[in-house]
Amino acid sequence: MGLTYESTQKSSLKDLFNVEKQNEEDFVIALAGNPNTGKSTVFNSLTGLHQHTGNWPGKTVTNAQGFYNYKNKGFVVVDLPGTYSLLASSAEEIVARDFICFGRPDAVVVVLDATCMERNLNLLLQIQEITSKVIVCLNLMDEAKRKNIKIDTNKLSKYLGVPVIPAVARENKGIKKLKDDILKMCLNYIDTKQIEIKYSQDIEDILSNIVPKLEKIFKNKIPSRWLALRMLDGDKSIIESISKYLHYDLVNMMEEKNKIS
Ligand SMILES: Nc1nc2c(ncn2[C@@H]2O[C@H](COP(=O)(O)OP(=O)(O)O)[C@@H](O)[C@H]2O)c(=O)[nH]1
Ligand SMILES: [Mg+2]
Repeated sequence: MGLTYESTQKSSLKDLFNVEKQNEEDFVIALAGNPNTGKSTVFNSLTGLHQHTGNWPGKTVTNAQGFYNYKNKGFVVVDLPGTYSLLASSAEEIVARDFICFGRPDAVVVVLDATCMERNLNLLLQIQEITSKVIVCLNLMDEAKRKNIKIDTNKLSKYLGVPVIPAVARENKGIKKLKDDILKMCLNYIDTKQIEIKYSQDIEDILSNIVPKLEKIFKNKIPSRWLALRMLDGDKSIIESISKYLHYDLVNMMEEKNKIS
């Protein structure tokens, strides 16, 4: 068995994700979003010239990471591949999902295109099913204004349970507020809520059977309800990732549990 993530987060991040902290106490920020939402523009705005690109380990998917200091804290920013979903049907989606799930970022900034919220909210809700450490960067607000689209960001923030920061990344607008909220989230000063989407009764019945079993196995290493939903989806890639990152043979373990109960 390899080094555990808990004991040496710095070397695990490097080995498993090719993500490099400069100091052990640096915070890790993931940037997620649909393609063309201005994610790389936000990334550039946050990190300036302090960036480098490589590949995700074992994949031909580009891994861009950058660094910035803010109020005496260091932040490593990981620009995840642009995806419409995290349902893991492509290498990009697996990379994005695995980093959010197993890379344990201190905050996930989800960049949304303010001109097509409906399409963008899909990914946001999927991320919120995994983690509550989410900040929404509502980008392209200039385009939204031009198209006469009005968004009540306070109401949206209340509804989603996470901060929503309007931005025009191309003009650096909203970036300071984003840095402030990232810092606050990393220091646990922001109370956010995890989204729990209610499914139909037959699915909820199965979940109420599986979720407690998963909770016993994984404790807080992975959100049990979300994992149970992926298992119901027949998503084999999450089973592989659990073996790779957490060293559990989930299929065998569930079979053993079923024998006992
Ligand atoms: N009008 C406007 N354009 C933007 C803004 N942010 C980014 N862009 C432009 O949108 C395009 C896509 O941006 P990019 O950062 O590459 O998107 P990504 O695919 O999400 O990484 C580029 O032409 C950017 O210059 C913004 O706030 N307003
Ligand atoms: Mg990009």
